[in-house]
Amino acid sequence: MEYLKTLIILFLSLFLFLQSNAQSAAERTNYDESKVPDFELPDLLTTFDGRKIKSAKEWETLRREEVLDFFTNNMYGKIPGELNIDTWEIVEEGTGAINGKARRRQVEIHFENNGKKLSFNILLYFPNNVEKAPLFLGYNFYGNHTVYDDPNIRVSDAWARNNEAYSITSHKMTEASRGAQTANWQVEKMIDAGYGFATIYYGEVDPDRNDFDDGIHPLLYADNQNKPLDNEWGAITAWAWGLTKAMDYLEQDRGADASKVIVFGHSRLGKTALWAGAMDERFAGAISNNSGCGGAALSKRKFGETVEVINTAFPHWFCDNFSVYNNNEEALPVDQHALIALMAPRPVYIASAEEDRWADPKGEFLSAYHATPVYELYGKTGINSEEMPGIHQPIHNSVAYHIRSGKHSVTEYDWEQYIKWANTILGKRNHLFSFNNFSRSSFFSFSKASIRS
Ligand code: GTR
Repeated sequence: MEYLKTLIILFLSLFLFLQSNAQSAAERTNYDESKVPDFELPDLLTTFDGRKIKSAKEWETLRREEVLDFFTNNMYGKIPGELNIDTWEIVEEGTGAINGKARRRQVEIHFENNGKKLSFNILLYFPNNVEKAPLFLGYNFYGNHTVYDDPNIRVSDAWARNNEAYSITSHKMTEASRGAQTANWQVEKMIDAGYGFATIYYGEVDPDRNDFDDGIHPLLYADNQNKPLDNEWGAITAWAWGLTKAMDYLEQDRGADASKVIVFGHSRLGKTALWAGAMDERFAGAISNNSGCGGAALSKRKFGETVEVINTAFPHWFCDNFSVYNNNEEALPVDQHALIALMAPRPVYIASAEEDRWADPKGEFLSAYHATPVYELYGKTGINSEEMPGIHQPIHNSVAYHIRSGKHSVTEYDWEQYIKWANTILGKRNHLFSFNNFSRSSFFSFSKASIRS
């Protein structure tokens, strides 16, 4: 009896200790610039074993791979195998979308392995006046039907986190939230500027919860495996994988110019966009909107959200190996500037919001600044000054940055900047008005049935 009592007391104390520790990590959040620790940022142009990188070629042959490898095995986790699209089918399409300016297409992409199946839906809009459109590809948080008020967009029946603002109860998305994120997506502005738009509900690829029995993970388990190994994919890599599969599809869609796909993401999906861009060099550019810790922000500053806090609150986002750096950011042999540099020489845009201190705007800016030396190896212009630009003073180079007023969100201002920047990096809208021998019938003749790939 005494023994049992002691055991219970021990167990309770351990529980309380862990509780208070977790709380104090979040409570210890530093928002004071003067309390940012001194830290040394790993030099992007020196290999882990001390060799100096002097050219783009040396970056590619000696350095890029080891940096990518570090992020793969110690932070986001690796994709444990190859899985190609099994079939895809166009499940709906129409013209006259977006006030008559665009064509809409909804495509279901199917995967099958290990006797298990997964499907996700891509919603696409293509501007009528462009034959092969460059496009923005990005995940949405609450279903494809939220991005624009279009009654034809299918409502996903995948699991969603309950959210009153989107009328999601019992983890089901409904009609009530159709068009609810129109302001965050600005699809009409994209179409007006000659861009296509592709979006996927991220929960169809992997539900955002600490559970590895669902989503894409089980399709690539080895026999008797039921969770990823310590260096295998967390949810961010799973989502990034989905973007690379969307790219596989886009390469086959005649409406898309697959050489001009800019991958976009906000917040956790901004982390995902950067990681997808790093892993898959087919993406022509990447945009990280307010991506914060584990995205664009430097971890070693420990400002706002920290590695320990993010790994505690979202244990499924990163691979298990990443917890080695909980409250131990000093030990990281890379920081997030290295993630941004993995995009080089392809253009990358980092954006912050003034009130989004949790995401550490300054840390996001400094990452962009410190990624610049790698861009310079390619003769590209990055961020030239360590001084942060003022609010609403965007820098639109191969490495781009802006900070706007307001909160953690994606706004019309953000999209106006992304479109302007895309116009410069993708060649000054020269894709526009190249529309001549394209006809409705060629659009429909393409969209027959599913293919096997
Ligand atoms: C927060 C998280 C951030 C950010 C954000 C989001 O709760 O701490 O890292 O990703 O969620 O995705 O909205």
